[in-house]
Amino acid sequence: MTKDNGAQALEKARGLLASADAVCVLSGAGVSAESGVPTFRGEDGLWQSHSPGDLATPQAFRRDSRLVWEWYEWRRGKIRGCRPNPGHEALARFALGTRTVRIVTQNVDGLHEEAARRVAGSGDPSPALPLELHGSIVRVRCTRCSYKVPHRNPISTATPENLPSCPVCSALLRPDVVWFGESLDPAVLAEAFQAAQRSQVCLVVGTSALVQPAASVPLVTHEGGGYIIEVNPTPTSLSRLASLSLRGASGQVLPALLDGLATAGT
Ligand code: BJW
Ligand code: ZN
Repeated sequence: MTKDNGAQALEKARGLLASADAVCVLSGAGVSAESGVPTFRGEDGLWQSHSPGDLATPQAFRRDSRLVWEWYEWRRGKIRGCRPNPGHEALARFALGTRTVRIVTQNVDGLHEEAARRVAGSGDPSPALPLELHGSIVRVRCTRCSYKVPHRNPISTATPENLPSCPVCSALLRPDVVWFGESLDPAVLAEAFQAAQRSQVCLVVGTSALVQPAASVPLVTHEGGGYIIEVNPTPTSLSRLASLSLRGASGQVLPALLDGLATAGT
């Protein structure tokens, strides 16, 4: 298949999706960029001004929990002010349609879930709820026991003594996200790979596809004979495997790609 661009590529991609019964979506930070959530890599990415080794590893949290909490509080504050964009909403409408669609996200911002609830209205949002590979920034969990709860409100990070502690065992709480060197939830990862395996298309949106094991999800679809369709303004490490690369912002490309597709398998 050609890697041509523009209207022709969009139509080809719609054709592939229209004939698929099952579709897996792998999303990354780029899908939330138009909502105002910063990405990690690239010109304005978080890793330009912050070192992942200082902020996104268990060693960093052990070394300076206050600094790590402070950075997460800054991000949580930013995310509280962000709403789903037309890209999240188009994905949610697509997942609530007739196809089997599984949204697998590396994002921790909760915006896919918010879009699912908003689009479903009084209906059932569950087909559009994402598998969150890297956890959620709006949840906290205990560093010692199994305590885990949603937590959106501001947390004081002024001194180490102020940091939140577990109501069950008094140990320090942490953001419920997956840091470098930590394992992903095995059940969540297994479900993501299963979804990729049974899909005829994997739609890869707004990710540099550099972080493992998330970046292997589309490979499973590809190895099973399925297609990869990429939506990203710039080429990525996956582009060479993609049947079609749609070069643009997901907030514009996804509604054009997904809205009004014929029912599954036609
Ligand atoms: C737009 C756009 C618009 C812009 N529209 N698009 C095998 C080989 C090598 C290394 C490893 C390996 N297996 C494991 C590792 C180690 C490591 C890893 O992958 N390292 C690589 C970086 C080299 N992985 C891990 O440690 C993972 N754990 C693990 O595997 O456990 C077992 C194990 C441990 C140790 C050794 C071996 C095995 C855990 C990874 C956890 C990642 N955590 C983070 C932070 C999460 C919490 C938080 O948010 O604070 O997750 S890092 C960060 O990267 C975050 C993201 O989810 C993740 C992916 O980033 P993403 O989404 O791709 O964002 P960007 O910024 O990179 O890309 C944005 C894209 O959007 C760009 O392409 C833009 O062009 C595009 N874009 N605007 C559409 N409008
Ligand atoms: Zn505890």
